[in-house]
Amino acid sequence: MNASLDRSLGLIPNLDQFLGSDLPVTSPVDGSVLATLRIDTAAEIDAKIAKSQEAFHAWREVPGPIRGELVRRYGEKLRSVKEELARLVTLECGKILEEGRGEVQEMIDICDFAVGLSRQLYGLTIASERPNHIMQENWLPLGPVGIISAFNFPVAVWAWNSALGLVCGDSCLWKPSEKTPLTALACQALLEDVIKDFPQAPAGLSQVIIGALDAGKQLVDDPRVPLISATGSTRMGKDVGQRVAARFGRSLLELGGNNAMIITPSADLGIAIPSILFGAVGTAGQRCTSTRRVIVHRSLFDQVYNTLATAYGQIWESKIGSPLESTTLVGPLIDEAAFDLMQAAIERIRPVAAEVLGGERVDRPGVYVRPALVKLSADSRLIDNETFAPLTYVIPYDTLEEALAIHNAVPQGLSSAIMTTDVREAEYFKRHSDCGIANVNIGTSGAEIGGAFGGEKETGGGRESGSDSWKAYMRRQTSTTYFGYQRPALAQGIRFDID
Ligand code: UN1
Repeated sequence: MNASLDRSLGLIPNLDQFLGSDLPVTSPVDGSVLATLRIDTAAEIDAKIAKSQEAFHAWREVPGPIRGELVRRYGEKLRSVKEELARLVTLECGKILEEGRGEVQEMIDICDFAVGLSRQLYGLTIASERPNHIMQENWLPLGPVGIISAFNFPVAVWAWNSALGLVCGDSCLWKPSEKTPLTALACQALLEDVIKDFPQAPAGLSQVIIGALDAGKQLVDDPRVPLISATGSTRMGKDVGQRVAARFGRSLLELGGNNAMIITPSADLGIAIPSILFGAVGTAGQRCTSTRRVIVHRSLFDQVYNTLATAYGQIWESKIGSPLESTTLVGPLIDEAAFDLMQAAIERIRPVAAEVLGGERVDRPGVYVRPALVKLSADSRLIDNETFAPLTYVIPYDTLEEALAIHNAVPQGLSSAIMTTDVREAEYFKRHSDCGIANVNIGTSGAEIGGAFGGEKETGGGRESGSDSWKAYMRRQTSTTYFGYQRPALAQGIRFDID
């Protein structure tokens, strides 16, 4: 690991200036300490916010397409270091290298998307009821954007926010998960390298805040930060949403999922089974889009369950291991706490489960676990919590209406999928799934950046990444202009004459 560690930490040439004794960063690959960092003091965070505001005032004056050029160069930079950054992602958060590469690719993709967007920040022209008037909608830069990101997508989700924020004319303040600060410092160093040859970019345009809960709260509570975009647990999001609302700020929340896939009698199992496996055990079940529930028509239930059980057996046999090995499909959990939560969820469901497969600890340094599969004979409210681990429940259903009722019964509403070759079932599903994402013959995880990403209910309602998500990073202004010569008419036909 040492040679690859050197290569990856080489992405942070100024690492020394962040070292200290506050925050040990351990690699889930083998539990070793990668570095120990100093955390920002409250005064330092305050100064960063002030600097961010100053940077915003300069950056908003730079034309959108020029802002896009900075993001274009950043995307190029990422292309040139893709392998090293992917490796650092793997070392720090434990996802397999192939998925680390995918994550960096997701950053590159959103940069490309944002570059195009920098010339398409369109408003509207609206018909006025009054003669010689024109109404317009203008989209203007918003201010410093506070980005709070989770360990499981330590770089891509930041890139969704900052690539859009930067082209929209905002400055960015990033509070990464305290479990993955090194990838953040690497992304920051790469951006600074691009910025040094970009005179229009002000100092402090993008900054990283190293810290834990207190640092996040300080950012969230500061009225100089008009938008807080937070990714993480529902518990965290509830606190963030309420705090931001208390100061009339705007929050963009992307919180927990409890994603399900429905397997109908017409499903092509050659498509369904690999999709379940990637969704359930990929990223060791640590995506917000991971497949937590598989709702299977009773006619196929045994076949699907048994096929999955066999595949899980193969995974336990030879596919769990170091995420740096190319044959590994399931790497480690992030930490011991994740393992404990998985065990607690298994013990909670065990009394009502028809069968529980897997869930045992794998004997090697780090927190490695056998993905678990739970056979249920009926839906249960015991599975309402999101367990951020490879733990998947298989539940039978009889009618599609019942399947959707089971599907929608959980408090979260992020991602959903149906496996069907019947267009009527597919359309029924799309209309009745209560999630922000509803896929047909595609798994619940692994969305492309082009669509808006996020979900309903306890998932928080935010939309990031593609489509018109950029609007969250700007403020909307309605402007009415009168271009006539007479005294202008009042709206609603009101007369207000003094002579
Ligand atoms: C997350 O887990 O927070 O759709 C984001 C996906 C990825 C993003 C996941 N593109 O699975």
